[in-house]
Amino acid sequence: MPTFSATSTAPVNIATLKYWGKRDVKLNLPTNSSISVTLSQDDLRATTTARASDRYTQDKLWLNGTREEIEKKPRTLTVINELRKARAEMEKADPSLPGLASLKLQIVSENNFPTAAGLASSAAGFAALVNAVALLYKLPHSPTELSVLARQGSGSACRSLFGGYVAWEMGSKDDGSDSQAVEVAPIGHWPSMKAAVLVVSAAKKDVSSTAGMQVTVHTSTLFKERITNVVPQRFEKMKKAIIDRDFPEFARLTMADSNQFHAVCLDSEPPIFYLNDVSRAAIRTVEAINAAAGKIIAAYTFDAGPNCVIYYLEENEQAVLSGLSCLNGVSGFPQVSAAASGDDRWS
Ligand code: 2P0
Repeated sequence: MPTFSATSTAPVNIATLKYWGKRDVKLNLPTNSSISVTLSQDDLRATTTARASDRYTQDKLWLNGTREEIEKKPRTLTVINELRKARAEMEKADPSLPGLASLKLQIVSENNFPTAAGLASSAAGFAALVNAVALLYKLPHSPTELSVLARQGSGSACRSLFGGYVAWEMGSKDDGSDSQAVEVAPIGHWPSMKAAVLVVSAAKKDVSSTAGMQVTVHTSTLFKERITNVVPQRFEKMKKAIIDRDFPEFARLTMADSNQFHAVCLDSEPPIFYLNDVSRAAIRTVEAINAAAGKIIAAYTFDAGPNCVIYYLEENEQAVLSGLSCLNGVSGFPQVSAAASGDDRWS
């Protein structure tokens, strides 16, 4: 039998309405719905090749050139098992198909950006893995159906199955079958949206998202208010701001949600700190840029790390980037990713 091979890439997505908290740890079911913008895959992306061969004696995985033990990665195992199960069902329905489901896999994945530094590396990584194996297996699944599989690898990965503006609907079923990503708007809907990524630190974060969010779920009183009374309304308002291409509203909601996410981290016991002095200087700089413009032309957001992503519209690029150039302590600046260029899907 020949070696079967498929390669796929998936870009990073940066949440504008943050996922923080699980109601089911094993299935990666979130406590709230979230929204993100998928960055251009020209900039921050994972590329994964999956091969199947009868010469392979075990499943093997390499991440950024290092061999990882799949058997010690339960979420990776779950995702591979689910994809294999889907292929086995296809082969059962059509016995003329080559028997790929029974072959061992070799998977090689590379990120072109720092891993685990709050730049959504697991999101791009699991999305690329799911895309590559689904391509190898020729699965007929839609991006939303694949997002349910990617979610089980890493929650935020489900949103990287789409380009453009994406919602992860938390769902209500216990089996997680309705906890999935859907498109809010394609890339071309708001093509002037851009994102500048300020790399404040490429170091691995102290507290992983997976661990940190459950500390928050179990200890923060502010968190209960957030998931009950804040996020549900914000979810609807943000979708509307995207559909209406209302940048000031989109920006206000994005900054408010980043601030509340970091506030619930601080409200956790023990407290979780992801922002540092340079991050806070970036916030002040964006406030100053908006004050100088007399309107909101830039929005900051921070994930589980000190690195800053700033959303702005192309027509304001000069004002935003020249304002940011005053900022010290940022390496790799400015890494500008068009949030809205290229295709909606990738291979
Ligand atoms: C987000 N983050 O919505 C939020 C904002 C970090 C802060 O999704 O445990 O790596 O693998 O499901 O997806 C990071 O969480 O966590 C994350 P797991 P994940 O982008």
